[in-house]
Amino acid sequence: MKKYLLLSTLICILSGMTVCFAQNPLNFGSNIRTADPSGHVWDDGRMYLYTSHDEECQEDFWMKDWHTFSSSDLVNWTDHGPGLSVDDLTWADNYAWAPDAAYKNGKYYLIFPAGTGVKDRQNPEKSTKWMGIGVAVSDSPTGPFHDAIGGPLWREPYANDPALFIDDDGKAYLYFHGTNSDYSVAEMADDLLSVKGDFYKMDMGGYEPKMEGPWVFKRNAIYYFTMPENNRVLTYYTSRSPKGPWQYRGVIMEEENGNNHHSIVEYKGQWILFYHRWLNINSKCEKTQRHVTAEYLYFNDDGTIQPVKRTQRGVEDFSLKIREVD
Ligand code: FUB
Repeated sequence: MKKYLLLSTLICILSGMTVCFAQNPLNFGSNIRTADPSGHVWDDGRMYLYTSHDEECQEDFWMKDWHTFSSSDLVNWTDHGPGLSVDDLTWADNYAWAPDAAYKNGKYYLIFPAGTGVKDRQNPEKSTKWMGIGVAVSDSPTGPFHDAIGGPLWREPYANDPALFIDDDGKAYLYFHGTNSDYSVAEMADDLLSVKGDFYKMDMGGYEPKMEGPWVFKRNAIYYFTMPENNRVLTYYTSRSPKGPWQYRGVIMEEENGNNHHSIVEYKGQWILFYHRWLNINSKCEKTQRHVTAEYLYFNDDGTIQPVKRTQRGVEDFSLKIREVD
């Protein structure tokens, strides 16, 4: 990593470029370890990232709170601190995993997975780990968020990695990852505090690999369902409806060295892929740690997504790019 940084700085200086500092991972102003970025743009025009937060040298994804960051140029970020912690919950004490967020009816929502118990990797039958999805509400995009239900949305099936998509007609759809429940969707009640009806198992066109961390967005009347396939390779499907049927479209980003939770969002006319990488930065840990990063994402004329490569520069020239578009 250090070698890369030195090299890219040297290349920058020699080539006389004005923007010379690699922006991946994103600079959140501290040594904080973040993962699972969920990007949203609210009415104030800033980009908000809702992330999970790894403890230093964490062993088995024991995670305690969720952070919010915001920026108007994707280079200078403000850490608004933890908007919610498992200490604020009565029904979970761990596994503050990949969150999502929404704005509806004048309120900001944090949709979060959390749980309790322990996963026994040697003797899975002895595992007591359980996870569900909660909803917290705030008047501010940065929290503090307050548990709005006092429990999970449901107890069965086991569920995590929620992704909430609100369509142009105001209908909200919840996608998630869980045991025997992948590729399901649930329509949410208007206040986002409960699920309307049953889960609907979507038609994925016959291809349903192992996955986690789904994400759904819409562009030019095409719905995109993106996910880390086998938890590592970012791939996607498209559809004309948020409930499918979906058509598999292939790889967005190849595997690196660990899970790769992501989100895709348009900001000031540019499409951005937020994701995390496992890197060794200022770390005394044996293993690499997770850091949130960003890349530009481009579409072909037919709506398919061009493959994205991980870069050091990321979106460092975002301000220049949007000026060119203006
Ligand atoms: O951060 C904990 C878990 O790791 C997330 O929920 C998954 O998507 C994976 O990134």
